[in-house]
Amino acid sequence: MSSVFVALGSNLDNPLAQANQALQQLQQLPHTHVTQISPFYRSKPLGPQNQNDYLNAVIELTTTLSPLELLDHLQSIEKSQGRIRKSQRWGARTLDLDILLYDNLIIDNERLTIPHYDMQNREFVLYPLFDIAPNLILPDQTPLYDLIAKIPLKGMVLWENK
Ligand code: A4P
Ligand code: MG
Repeated sequence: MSSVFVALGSNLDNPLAQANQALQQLQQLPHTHVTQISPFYRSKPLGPQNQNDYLNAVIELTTTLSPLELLDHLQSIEKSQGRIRKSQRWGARTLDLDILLYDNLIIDNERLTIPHYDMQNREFVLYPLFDIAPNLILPDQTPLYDLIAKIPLKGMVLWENK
């Protein structure tokens, strides 16, 4: 069994419903268990500012799927929830599921970069990850705690159910 952390982001079409539906779908993946779910946060958009706030969370899975098999499943969940890939980078989306970490693997190929290329700069990744894995050490031996200490919350708050 491998331990995997997945980042969830949504800022379109009722993000709370998108997140809950995605969790249900993750719970139904073959050879996979959802072991932890972080609190849901409301974060300011990174990138173009003329888009809604995001709901962000991090989920821990244990799985025997390979990294690429898991990516295929995550992309089909995104697709099933109406994700349309647009040319604009960092634009609005119904659902984004990114693999942050897969055990201590370091992967860099056409389809996958693990650890996620920008996780160390993103408050909406680091804080929810810290909530469920406070003692985590990244594959390059950096403690998650050291990264958190450098990144402010930038206005991020818990997602209120309203
Ligand atoms: N890919 C490579 N590595 C991975 C990985 N570790 N996990 C490839 C998942 N996919 C990975 O992804 C493009 C390609 O990345 C995939 O085909 C896969 O093979 P995508 O989901 O189509 O595109 P994207 O997510 O829009 O790309 P990009 O540029 O990586 O977006 P970002 O950087 O993830 O930014 N602001 C807030 N507050 N919260 C957010 O969640 N998200 C974004 C998206 C922008 N601003 C945000 C947020
Ligand atoms: Mg993505």
